[in-house]
Amino acid sequence: MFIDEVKIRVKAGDGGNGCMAFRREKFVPRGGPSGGDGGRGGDIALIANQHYNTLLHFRFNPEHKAERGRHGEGSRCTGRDGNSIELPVPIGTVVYDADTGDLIHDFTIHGDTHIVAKGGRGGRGNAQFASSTHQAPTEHEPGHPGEEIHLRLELKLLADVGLVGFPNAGKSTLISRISAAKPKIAAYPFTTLEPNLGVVQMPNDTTFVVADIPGLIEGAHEGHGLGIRFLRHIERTKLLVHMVDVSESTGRKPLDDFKIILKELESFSPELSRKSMFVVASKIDVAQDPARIQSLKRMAARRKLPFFAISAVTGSGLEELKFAMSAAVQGVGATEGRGTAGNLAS
Ligand SMILES: Nc1nc2c(ncn2[C@@H]2O[C@H](COP(=O)(O)OP(=O)(O)OP(=O)(O)O)[C@@H](O)[C@H]2O)c(=O)[nH]1
Ligand SMILES: [Mg+2]
Repeated sequence: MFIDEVKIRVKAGDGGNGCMAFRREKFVPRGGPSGGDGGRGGDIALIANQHYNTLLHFRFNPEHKAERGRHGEGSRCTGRDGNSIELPVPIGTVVYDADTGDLIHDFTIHGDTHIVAKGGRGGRGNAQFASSTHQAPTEHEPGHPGEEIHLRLELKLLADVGLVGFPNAGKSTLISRISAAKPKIAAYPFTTLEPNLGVVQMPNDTTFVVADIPGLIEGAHEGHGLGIRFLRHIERTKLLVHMVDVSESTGRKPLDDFKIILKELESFSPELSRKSMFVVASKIDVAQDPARIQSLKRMAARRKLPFFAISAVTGSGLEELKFAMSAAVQGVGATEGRGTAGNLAS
């Protein structure tokens, strides 16, 4: 589980001022008070929207102000109300008062709306103050200020895609190429010590979240290497992308790497090995022996797992992989070749 967090400041619209005026008309002596009330200021509401996955849209937009109410006018004209604003948040967003830490609202269903700052009431115009004993009132009120509040929005991000593989397989490099995430990348194993999250933005404005977790090695489920404790971060993903370094520099066979990781996933939880899985041959730019790629590709075909060959350095194959990930996350696209890792056990 990863937490995305933003702080925003919202200010509802102030109410419009009440007006002081008297009716003045030919042949109507002492026309009486006619100042209208001010309009209400606009509210600011948050609304849960299933098309948003992240709080990214607030990052560059942390201040929101609703329109104020118009002032009242003569002839008992009430000022127009200010327009309210609805800010979309992803389902799962929890809203706190940033200053007191109090929970304000927890958005769990699409369309759920909560007003976080109420617009100010309009001030009353002098027409409202008239009574039988007070026929020419000059009292009129200013508008009430709109509420202003500092909010902390918190979203527990669930990764849609989990990257798994040996240390040094190029997982962090991949996430840095397809998302804005800037993980540490280095030519030694166990560069990644904590999971990284990247939000991938597709040209059609959909997004999905990829988790890069520390590399696994044989015996990880017994605590070797960094162990498997990070696997819970990808337990709820829809898709696993299994990266296998096919360059000679590993000194291992790609197929062996693949099977070792699979065994570790299975030892962690059988559900994990039943997830949809892509097989990705990584670092093809430096793979001298095509047979290493072919063996992996044949194995993927046998198990009906979609296969991709990429180089995060040259960019080769990245677009195709990105689109396939997006389609798998949205649950559309090719139905054939939708194997799961568990097929391998059979
Ligand atoms: N030539 C080449 N090198 C790559 C490619 N992808 C990654 N590398 C290099 O491989 C090394 C390891 O990359 P990382 O992305 O840190 O690997 P990782 O899988 O995140 O490793 P851990 O965090 O240790 O599990 C770095 O030196 C990268 O520059 C590639 O497509 N081609
Ligand atoms: Mg890494």
